[in-house]
Amino acid sequence: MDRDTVKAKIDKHPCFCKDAHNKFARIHLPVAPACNIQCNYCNRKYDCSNESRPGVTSAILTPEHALEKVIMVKHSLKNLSVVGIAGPGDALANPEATFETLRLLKTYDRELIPCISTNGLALPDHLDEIAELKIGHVTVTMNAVDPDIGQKIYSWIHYNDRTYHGAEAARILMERQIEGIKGLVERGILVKINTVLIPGINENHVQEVAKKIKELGVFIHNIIPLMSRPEYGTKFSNDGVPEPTPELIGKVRFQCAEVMGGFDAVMQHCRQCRADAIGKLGQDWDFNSVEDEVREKS
Ligand code: CLF
Ligand code: SF4
Repeated sequence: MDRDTVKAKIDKHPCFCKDAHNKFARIHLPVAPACNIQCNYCNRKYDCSNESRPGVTSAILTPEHALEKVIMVKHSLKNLSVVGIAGPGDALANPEATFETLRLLKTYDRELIPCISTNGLALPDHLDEIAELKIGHVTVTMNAVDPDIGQKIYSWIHYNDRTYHGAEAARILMERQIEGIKGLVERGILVKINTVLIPGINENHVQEVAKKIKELGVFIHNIIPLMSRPEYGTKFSNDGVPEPTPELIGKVRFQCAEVMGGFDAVMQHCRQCRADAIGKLGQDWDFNSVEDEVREKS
């Protein structure tokens, strides 16, 4: 993809383009409650920490209600440019709801940029549908490229009507992620990889993930610090796995920038959004205020 094509694809996307993040807003539609894997940093009672801050629940929307929400928000938020599906489970573990929502969105507005985030397990099964719906930005959370490390991060995966554990689960997930990422890149879709930085587990391995994704043609790498507080009730927080220090985060981002070809290819402005976030990154916008406004006018 040449530079002008890439620029045109990212210049209104607040996550894929640093310069866009304080100009444009995104809305996340929480239409995807189920998940097909169990990450040890996630507590299913809460939002997906894939792209969300754990500890805050979201109401699940139907595709129709999700579209209504976009229409209401668009009236007040003129700089809205991206509509993302990032949970609270996994976008592609709920393919009917995810794709129906994005199909409805297309009937309403062809300018809004659709975006999805996934753990990648189901990705190879949906590549053509993603391309047909012109979803040009996909995020895959990939925490390891070695099943021995992956098995410390995932408790289980559910795949082809079977539940897998241990290194076998991590290997299947990794292989599906790689197959899915290749398929996206072949279809001209920009791929972002999120890697959760987990002290003592993958802190010396994230650069290996960067090497693999660079080879696959991934656009940008986003290193997300593990969120691990006792109140989250995740396996890692229960086991006392600490959050990374700023020094460790900086060191790992530097290592990844060396591999990825510079700091432009390593995201620095991620805000670990909730699955129902609205607004510019880091300036979350209160949807209730719009509902109140509408109620007052009616
Ligand atoms: Fe949402 Fe994710 Fe799309 Fe952005 S978030 S689905 S790529 S529109 Fe952005 Fe939020 Fe970080 Fe995600 S700041 S958590 S990277
Ligand atoms: Fe939780 Fe997301 Fe991992 Fe699923 S993919 S277990 S919802 S963090």
